[in-house]
Amino acid sequence: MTIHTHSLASKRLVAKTFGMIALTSSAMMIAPSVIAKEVTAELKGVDGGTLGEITFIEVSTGVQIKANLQGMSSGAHAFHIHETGKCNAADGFESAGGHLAAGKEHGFLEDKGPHAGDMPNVHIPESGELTIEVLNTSISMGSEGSAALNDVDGSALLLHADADDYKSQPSGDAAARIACAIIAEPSS
Ligand SMILES: [Cu+2]
Ligand SMILES: [Zn+2]
Repeated sequence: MTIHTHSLASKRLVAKTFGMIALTSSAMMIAPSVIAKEVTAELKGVDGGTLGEITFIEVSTGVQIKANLQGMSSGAHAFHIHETGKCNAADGFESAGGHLAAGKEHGFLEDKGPHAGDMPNVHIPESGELTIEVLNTSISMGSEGSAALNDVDGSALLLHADADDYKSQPSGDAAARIACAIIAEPSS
């Protein structure tokens, strides 16, 4: 009797889920999809293991980023938003593209900078764990404009093996890409 009830309930759940998918896809044909104002993304290393969780929240002045990092190598690491929402470990996260530039040059020390996706280095202690909050006032969770995280090619957050020197072009001489989190997948 209990099993029968469960089975009925799960059938209803499946039907409801399919209904929601159908509704979403028909809605997308007539209007842009709804953009999430808060996203939590898993941060992954090149070996596929998790290196923490990063939450992006739209606020009135930009995007608040809360990062819970773990299992990281100690030291200073560049911390950027890149222009494409792909984290392909096989290509060393190169598929994430360059920095979200919004028409600027790289770095806080560059007269024509910084890129919208440039942020201060993250200094990981010996424990490999760190929780930080960053406010990036140059970006938005929107889908329109050059600094929008949910534009057609999406966006990703990356950490590098070395620190960003805040001036070398095009990406601060920060060496290999060691961790990647997809903020928004490409929409096409
Ligand atoms: Cu980067
Ligand atoms: Zn940059």
